[in-house]
Amino acid sequence: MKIETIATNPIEGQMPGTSGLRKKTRVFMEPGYLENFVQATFDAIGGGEGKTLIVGGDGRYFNKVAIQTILKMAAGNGVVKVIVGKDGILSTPAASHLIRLNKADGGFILSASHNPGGIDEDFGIKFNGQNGGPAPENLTAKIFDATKTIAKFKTVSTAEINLNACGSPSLGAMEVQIVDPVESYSALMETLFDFPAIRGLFKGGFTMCFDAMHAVTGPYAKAILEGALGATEGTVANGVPLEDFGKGHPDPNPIWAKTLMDLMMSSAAPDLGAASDGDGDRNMIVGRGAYVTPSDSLAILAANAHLAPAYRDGLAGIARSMPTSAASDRVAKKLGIGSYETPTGWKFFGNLLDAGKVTICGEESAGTGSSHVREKDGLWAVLLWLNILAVRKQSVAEIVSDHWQRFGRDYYSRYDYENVATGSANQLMQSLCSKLPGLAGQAFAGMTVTAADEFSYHDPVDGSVSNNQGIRIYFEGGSRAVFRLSGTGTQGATIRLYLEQYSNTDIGRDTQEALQGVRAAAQSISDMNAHIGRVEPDVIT
Ligand code: G16
Repeated sequence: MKIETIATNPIEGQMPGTSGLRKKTRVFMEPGYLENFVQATFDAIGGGEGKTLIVGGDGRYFNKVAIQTILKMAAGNGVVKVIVGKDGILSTPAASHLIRLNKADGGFILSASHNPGGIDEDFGIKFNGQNGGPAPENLTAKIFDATKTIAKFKTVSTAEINLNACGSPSLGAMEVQIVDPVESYSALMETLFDFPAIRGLFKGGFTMCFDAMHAVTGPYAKAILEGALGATEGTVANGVPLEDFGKGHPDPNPIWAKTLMDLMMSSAAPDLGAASDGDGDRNMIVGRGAYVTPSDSLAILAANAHLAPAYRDGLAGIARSMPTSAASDRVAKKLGIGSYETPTGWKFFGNLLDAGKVTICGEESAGTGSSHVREKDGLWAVLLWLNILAVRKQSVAEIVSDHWQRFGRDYYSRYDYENVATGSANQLMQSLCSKLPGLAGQAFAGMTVTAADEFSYHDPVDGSVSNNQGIRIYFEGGSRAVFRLSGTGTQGATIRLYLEQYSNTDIGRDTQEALQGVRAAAQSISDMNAHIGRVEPDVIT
């Protein structure tokens, strides 16, 4: 089969953000757009010769077309073997697992995560390395540099590979292995959790609703929850992956998983509600009448992980992204283990996990995971909750309330200001930065600032430094406000304001009410109204 070298020109804006490259689907469909990024990645990793790769995606519109392009380009770049999920499907954590299991050199994951899918919505691609985790910053910088100088890409011209059945077709000299996307992931979960105990829980009448949001986790959840664990048929809702996620927004939070939230707050609520996102790495946990914030969920999972077989010997440490609440730090302190604060983005956990410094990681953006893969893992979090519920024989609400009584409560909420003009968003951040040196000691809306800075991360493993990772403002009385620009949006800028207030005495308040003070102070310090013309967020989670 003849390798073709096709001339191309650099395309602007191919900088991978928080989690790979995300753009409108139509942008990805423009001639050369996907090809440039894929070739830039091959160039940045030292070529494809002799390499084995994993390829799969969340099934959104353009997934299958993109996979065919990548397969041909892999063959053109001398890759020896590609393992692909049947129908082009692989959840992000399952892809991470396959990279590790097969000792592959890396993989391309096609997804725009929780962003909507469809020809007029979003598409994305990212490269994960040998450890199964998202490319670290030095590699994404190399990829970006390569996109700026690219002049040609390599491919082969051949008929499309049939992805609808498991098997081993070949593409010229390159071996292609099409695998069941669920099988090895499900086997991994069985090694981590007490499946017999969870089976017993369901057998005893425990009820659950898992909303797969018409995204990638449908087949995984059906096989594991309804299959291996014996949950009643129908436990998995919206379980068929659709190219446009049924026109939904596959982001598992109280806003976008509203139907599930309404069910869980009603008298018909099952014992546990859970949801996962487009590519299966995020999760939402909600008990009967009790929503668990991702920050609390991380802390509770860490405090109870020893109840699951894989974590019986305890945790090495806990890491959380900077905007995530301090709840997990309190658990680490009590357990006498290390706690780490990293920038937003799962890639920053990679070194800590590889070095064995941490076992469990989590983010406020609904991601939790452990050293079993190098991605956050939605179903993993749900299964760990189930394992804990099976052992403790208490309700979600009881477990949460017990946790607050032991550790105190970190009231927490995130405000998103979406589609802000990029210039105005940058101005707000710049003006805040310029105020930072003088803030400590000043009072705003009755709240006195104790410290304020722009977060820089010094990786304790490789010594690398990541600057400009968001602005932290701490106040007297245990509260904190964080400002950060999202790295995953595809339209204008999204400003995120993260609010937090700790109390170990008053744990039964309404969240928004408890955060009123810090909210007013943050909006006043940032002069939000003057910069973006509003203080009311588009989304509150
Ligand atoms: C991605 C990263 C996460 C990160 C999130 C932040 O999530 O993988 O680690 O927390 O982005 O998003 P933003 O920059 O918009 O705040 P995902 O699930 O989109 O891959």
